[in-house]
Amino acid sequence: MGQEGMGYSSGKAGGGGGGALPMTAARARGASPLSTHHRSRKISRTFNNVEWIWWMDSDALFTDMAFELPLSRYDNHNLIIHGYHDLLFEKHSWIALNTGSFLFRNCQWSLDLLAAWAPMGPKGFIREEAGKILTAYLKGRPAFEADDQSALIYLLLSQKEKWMDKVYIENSYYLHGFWAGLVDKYEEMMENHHPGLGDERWPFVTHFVGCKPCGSYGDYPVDRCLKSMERAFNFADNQVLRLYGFAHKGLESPKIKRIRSQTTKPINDKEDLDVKAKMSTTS
Ligand SMILES: [Mn+2]
Repeated sequence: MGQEGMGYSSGKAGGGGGGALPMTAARARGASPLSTHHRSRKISRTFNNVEWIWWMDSDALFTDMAFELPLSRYDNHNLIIHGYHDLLFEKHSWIALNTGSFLFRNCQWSLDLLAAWAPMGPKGFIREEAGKILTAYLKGRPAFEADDQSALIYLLLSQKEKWMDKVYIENSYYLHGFWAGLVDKYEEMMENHHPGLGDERWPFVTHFVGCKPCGSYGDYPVDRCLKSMERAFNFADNQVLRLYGFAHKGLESPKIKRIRSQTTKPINDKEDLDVKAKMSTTS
């Protein structure tokens, strides 16, 4: 399975620090979390009144517009990441955690973690050699240069006592949801469930791991990736369009249709709408 930015972009990708959307600027370059290590430091200083910083890969989409993060659950933790304890500590699997979408608290602990996470990053000899160590150490990992996900898993396994008490491994909802098992079930979800659930019934995030439609490599055919991305986008878009009385004609269509009659009091109607209500699949 390929990962976003198999490797770290050179952290020299340029300024933009202090902008209103620093994470977006990083994403636009297809960066990995670690390439933004220095930027994260800057973000942390610039936004010192912000409690959480959220990394979101450019190949991940929010697909549940009504889901609310259970932040109070994380009062005693600083890194919130999707994954599985047994895959991590028993299997040492390289997919035990997913670094495509994670939250870290804006505090010194997180800066220390990023600093400890970064050393395998430099492109060339270090990243190549680090990749060999990661492949030897982690179950299921193909041979390739060091990537941020493997590096984090390795760090948490090798320095468990130092970090794990502040790491929350979340899997009660899809902070990261692997697309291949989700995109073909959207109609079924609309039939049986409703937004706001965030889990396999209505995934919070659909993440296109292994799709590299703009690059020279990828684990899946480009057509399948693009079609699936369009389905994910429209599935999410329907939840927004509904507020305005519209819906896509189908999940694979950019065309939209009206689903409510025109009204002379749209604002009142909007306030009456429940974002967690079931979506109609027939209208
Ligand atoms: Mn990704």
